[in-house]
Amino acid sequence: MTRARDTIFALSSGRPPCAIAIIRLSGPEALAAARAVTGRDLPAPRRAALRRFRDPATNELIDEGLLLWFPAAASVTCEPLVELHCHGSHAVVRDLQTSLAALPGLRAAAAGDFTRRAFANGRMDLASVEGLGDLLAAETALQRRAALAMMGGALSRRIEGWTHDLRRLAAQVEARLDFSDEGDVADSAGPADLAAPCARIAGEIAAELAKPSAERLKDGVRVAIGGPPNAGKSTLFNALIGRDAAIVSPQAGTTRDVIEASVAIGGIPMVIADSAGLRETGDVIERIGVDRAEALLAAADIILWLGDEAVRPEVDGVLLQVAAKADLVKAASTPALAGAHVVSAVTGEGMDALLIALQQAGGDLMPAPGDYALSQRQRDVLARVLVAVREAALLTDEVLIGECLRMALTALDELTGRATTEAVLDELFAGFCIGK
Ligand SMILES: Nc1nc2c(ncn2[C@@H]2O[C@H](COP(=O)(O)OP(=O)(O)OP(=O)(O)O)[C@@H](O)[C@H]2O)c(=O)[nH]1
Ligand SMILES: [Mg+2]
Repeated sequence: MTRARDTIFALSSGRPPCAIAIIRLSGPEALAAARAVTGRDLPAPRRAALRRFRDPATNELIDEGLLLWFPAAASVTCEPLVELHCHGSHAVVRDLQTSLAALPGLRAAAAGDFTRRAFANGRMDLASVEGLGDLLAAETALQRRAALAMMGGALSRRIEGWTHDLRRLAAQVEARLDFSDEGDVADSAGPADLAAPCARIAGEIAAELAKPSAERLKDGVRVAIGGPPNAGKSTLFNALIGRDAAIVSPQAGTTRDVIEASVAIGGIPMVIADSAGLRETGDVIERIGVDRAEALLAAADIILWLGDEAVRPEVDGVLLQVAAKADLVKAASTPALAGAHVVSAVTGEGMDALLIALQQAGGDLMPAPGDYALSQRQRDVLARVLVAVREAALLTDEVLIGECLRMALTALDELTGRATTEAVLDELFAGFCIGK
């Protein structure tokens, strides 16, 4: 990569004005640049020292602050890396960066440039890079924990394990093919002994794909409130989100549009949606609303069903049966509603228990403590690995088995970044901030 030849610099701390700003430099000229702006020798590596920062062209004092540097062997980019800790004013940060830009071999970093060098130089694999990206974007404690697991290499270690096993199987297939070429076929060990390990690996990958996705973790669990008109859906919706967002009226067919609100219930991010009550209707606009409600229920992770148990929609999501308007209807006395969450959004009866049930159902869709969540890209690639490994487990022709194993290994390399196209890398790193 020719871009790695030059020395990059960027503001790596928050946007000025702020108390302290950190400008990082990485590359072959980083140490020379640090000497140029301080006019002095560098302190010992990894030791902070107080220095005056000057414009090397004019010798004008810009600021004073701390200088810290890391030798290539101990830096995150695997290049000499310098940190200038200065005062976080617009003027200091701008003038220091202008002075650096004028030095030979230096240029302002693009988004993700530092991390890209860490990746290109083998300090981080792609799964860890993606974990780092998630950590920088994390807004909730759940997101932070999952990102740390990914960044710490939990997924990378799983991939290494599968890669190791599949390589061994591929080598066995190769060896046997070579052997049979010599016409001395000892068929004691046929593909049957490959099928079991392939099936085991396929099982592990399928379990991985069944885990909660990063999208759920980022965007929230999708909760849809469904039922017939006038069931009290909008009233429950307003109570759950804590404000009167949806219109409530005694008239059946009040809600037409889908109304969504993001809330955290027990620390779990959720997007709660209200929609039209399900019924046959001649009203054109209400019909559109019912279609939207049906689509919403079909896509939901959790459904709060306020209708009759007998007419529950056939959907993939978890369904929590709710007996609403408990203050009006003594639902508990109705045998059909035994086991339902008996609630009144008006009096608050049963709401705490419903929130706990929601929290539990939502928690099941979040990564377990210490576990990561796979992004769409990672799931797509892993799905290809699964197809290839399953195929290998079923085939009998060793040439074809070898081909499937190679395909699986290439796909695994896309996850670690050993074999990833520049376009994919460009897209991933562009999502980072400048200075990271
Ligand atoms: N007493 C009492 N009234 C309720 C309760 N929930 C809803 N209602 C009333 O029932 C009527 C219908 O409530 P909505 O929340 O608009 O019902 P909906 O299911 O959204 O109805 P559509 O939007 O028409 O499908 C309103 O008059 C509400 O005030 C409740 O828990 N107790
Ligand atoms: Mg409504």
